[in-house]
Amino acid sequence: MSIKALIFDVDGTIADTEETHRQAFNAAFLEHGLPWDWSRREYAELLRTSGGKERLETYIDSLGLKAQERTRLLGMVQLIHASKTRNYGELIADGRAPLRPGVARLIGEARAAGLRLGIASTTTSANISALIGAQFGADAWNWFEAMACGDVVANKKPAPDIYTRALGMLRLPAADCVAFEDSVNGLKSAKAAGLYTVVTPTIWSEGHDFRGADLLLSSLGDAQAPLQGEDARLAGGTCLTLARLRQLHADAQRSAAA
Ligand code: XBP
Ligand code: MG
Repeated sequence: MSIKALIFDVDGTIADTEETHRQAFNAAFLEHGLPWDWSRREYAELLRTSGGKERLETYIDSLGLKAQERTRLLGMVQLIHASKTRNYGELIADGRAPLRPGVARLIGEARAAGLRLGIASTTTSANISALIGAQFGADAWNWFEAMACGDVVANKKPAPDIYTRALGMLRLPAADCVAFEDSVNGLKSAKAAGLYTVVTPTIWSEGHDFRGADLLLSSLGDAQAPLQGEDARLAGGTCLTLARLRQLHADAQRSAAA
């Protein structure tokens, strides 16, 4: 089965957005008079919970509050998260989260080769629209046939639901698709849905257990950020091309069938 679609995670994969998410959360806390200010170290730990609302709930539960205060704050999560999402959209619009190396190149190769594109993300469609608009331009939204994101599934990553949803929207079997991820939750989700998965970690997911990744690279590589060393050996050069990805995917399919 040759590759028919590429399915991209968003945060951390298409662009390194989590610092912007962190700033958007902290601005929302100020707006709502909450004495919280998530440091980078704290946020990296909180990122082990997928989903901003779920992350807020996990954080509130970690504070050891009296039942009444805990209930009050849990009742504010939707409101806080709506403020955070608005803040994120405003922050991301200024282009502060550039595309990661090789993302635009590989998407361009895939489009030129007639491959289909999908997104499987925990974040909201508003956040994805803001990022794609800022980095690709507004019409790029239409490049992605399957936009599986946010609360369309009850079980977020590491559950497979969001990838299963994207496959259903594309009407393709997992064997015909490749997933791109940055985190252990995303890897687990894509593998549980049966996809060949390329992982390109960020500083936020360094140290995660990426065993099970079909290909682990520092990035997809491009002329400005060429792959080196072991990355270049695995990618077959200074960047992961569609031709090389097709070869690796086919090899993996043959091994799985043997
Ligand atoms: C990463 C996430 C999201 C973002 C914050 O999503 O887990 O929760 O951190 O966005 P991805 P929200 O699957 O794209 O890596 O606050 O909208 O959830
Ligand atoms: Mg991610």
